[in-house]
Amino acid sequence: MLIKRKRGWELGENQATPEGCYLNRRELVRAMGLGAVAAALPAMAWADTKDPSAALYPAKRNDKYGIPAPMTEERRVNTYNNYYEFGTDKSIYREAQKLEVRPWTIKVGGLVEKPFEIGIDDLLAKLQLEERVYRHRCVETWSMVVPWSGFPLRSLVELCKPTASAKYVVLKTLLKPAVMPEQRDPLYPWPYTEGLAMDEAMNDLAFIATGLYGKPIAKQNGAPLRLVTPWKYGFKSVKSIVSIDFSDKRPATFWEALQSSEYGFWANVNPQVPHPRWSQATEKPLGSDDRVPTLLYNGYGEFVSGLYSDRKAEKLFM
Ligand SMILES: Nc1nc2c(c(=O)[nH]1)N[C@H]1C(S)=C(S)[C@@H](COP(=O)(O)O)O[C@H]1N2
Ligand SMILES: [Mo]
Repeated sequence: MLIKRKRGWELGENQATPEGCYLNRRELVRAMGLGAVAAALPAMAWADTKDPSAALYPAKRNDKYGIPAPMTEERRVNTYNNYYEFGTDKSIYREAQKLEVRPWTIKVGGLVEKPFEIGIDDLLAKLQLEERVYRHRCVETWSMVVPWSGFPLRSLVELCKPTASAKYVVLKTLLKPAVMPEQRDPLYPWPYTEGLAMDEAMNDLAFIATGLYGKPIAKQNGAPLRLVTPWKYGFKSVKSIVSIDFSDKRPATFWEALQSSEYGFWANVNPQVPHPRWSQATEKPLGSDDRVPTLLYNGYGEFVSGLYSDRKAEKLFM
């Protein structure tokens, strides 16, 4: 018997925009089966108190890139996630607690002076942490405003010492099917892989988040370290990174490999370029009932549009 399952990326926008958005808080609490502990919900703490990096947070805020508002409620950001390794709906936060984030080693290789490995806590000790409040725009049209803590991707790239022939940086998520059940599904090109051109990676805005809301980042949000590129659709921001490679070839990225007609390498936000199955003109902030206009480069054009002036022939916006 051959059953064709509908995949997340084959659903229309309304189907792809999950019910959590449309439920009021009481309904949401009931749907989550947490009625009795509803009062405790706003204080729900995901950060592991045993996390050895806990004392590094909160980090000093850098407001150079603006402080967008209103900030999304922490509990929403912690309970509404895309992390396909743990499941294809938005409610993977419980499943994701199985991820062990210590010890955690990041492997650096490819076109570098000398390949090496570094543990997350050694890495955190080498780099100055800061907090940045960024907008996030998912290709599915939901959005949020959150305070990430971490460091510019550039400082990590400099630590890696890529050679002059490196044109792309390639970042991969942990591959561990015993803990990440969807990785047993061979229809996906695991491990989740993303990449940036070197000049994008060296841009000030490109960030590695190790914290969120003044605490170590929660597992469901991509602990212990994830990429954040706020001018691009959210799928570029690869979670739980275990390897950083430098290459002279553009990598095959996860969503592009799955469906290149819908998800590209550049994936810059543009309200005027619709997804083949829905408009990108507006977005729905998590927790809000109203849609708001989406901005070119998600509002970050002044910092990043120069990266693309010599790339006009590329499919920059999908
Ligand atoms: N490894 C991995 N990284 C991922 C994803 C994923 O499924 N797996 N989803 C991406 C998408 S589509 C989005 S919108 C963001 C969501 O981040 P959040 O759950 O912290 O809001 O993570 C991105 N990074
Ligand atoms: Mo997304």
